[in-house]
Amino acid sequence: MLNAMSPAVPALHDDLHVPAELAASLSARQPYISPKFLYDPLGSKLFEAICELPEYYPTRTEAGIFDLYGAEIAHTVGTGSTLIDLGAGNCAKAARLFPLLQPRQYVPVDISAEFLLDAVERLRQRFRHIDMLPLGLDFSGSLALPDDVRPERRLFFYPGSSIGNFTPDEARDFLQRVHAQCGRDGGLLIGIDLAKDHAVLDAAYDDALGVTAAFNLNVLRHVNRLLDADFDIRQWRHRGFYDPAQGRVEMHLEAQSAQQVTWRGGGRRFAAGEWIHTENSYKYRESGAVGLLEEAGFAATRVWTDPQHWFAVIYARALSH
Ligand code: AVJ
Repeated sequence: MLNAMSPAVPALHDDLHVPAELAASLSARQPYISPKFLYDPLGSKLFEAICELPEYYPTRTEAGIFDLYGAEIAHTVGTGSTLIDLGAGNCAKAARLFPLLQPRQYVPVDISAEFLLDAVERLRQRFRHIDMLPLGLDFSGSLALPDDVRPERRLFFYPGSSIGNFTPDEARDFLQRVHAQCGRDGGLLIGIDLAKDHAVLDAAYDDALGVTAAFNLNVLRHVNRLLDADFDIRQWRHRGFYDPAQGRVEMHLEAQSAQQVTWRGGGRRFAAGEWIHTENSYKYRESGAVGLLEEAGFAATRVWTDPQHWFAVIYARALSH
């Protein structure tokens, strides 16, 4: 589902499709909510707070890799690109790379349109010479970009291991769609979280302060607004843990009591202890990540990691030469 819109004025969720999609997933025998609904304006702020937590290593570790290897990465990917930032959020990661990458055009894309526009407004003051084209759209289904996105030298930027929200099969399909948008001279700079000790992962997704719990529970507030639903947030509890067999972190919301929940056009009963699945966050081996990129049509990958080998930043070219 893509929210096509006039490029300068990003829209919010497509009201025609979102309720049906959400109601169907909540009515499923194993109920789930797509993780994209975690990002309403408060959800985006809570995710920013997660990135500050001592337990949440990915943001810090990825930033460390860019600090250490930024010049080398910039030399590899080149300057003057059309920098397309997928899931840009507050745009902080790309902004830190602007001095090194010197993009010709910056195209931040995020489902949280309001949050994105605020961030871009501030960024325009700081980098007046960079042409910025913010797009408030959901790129998880289709990746159709408007015509005013420059076709030359496209550098897709997909940091933070957001790719982990897809299953490996979905990730391959998604990367194929990115590849199709790269043209002959494009490429992808992606951050991918690596498999590691489960205690580190459990703490990262169930932090002591409860910020991740708030982030997860907030999805119910968002659903209440989108669907006119009546989830009582106090009746739900956050669960976040690593499942080594599946190679992924899972987030769920667990019902603390039996309850009836209603929404526009429907509703259901939840038993005490029943779970709503809200997110997967797949963790890869370095070889698996490179393999996935190659299966999607990318080649000539270069990999940078931190000393602990917790996170990988990978550059992949659209065409092999
Ligand atoms: C934004 C999808 C990369 O999976 O680590 C953080 C989201 N969920 N804490 C991740 C998230 C819980 C994050 N991504």
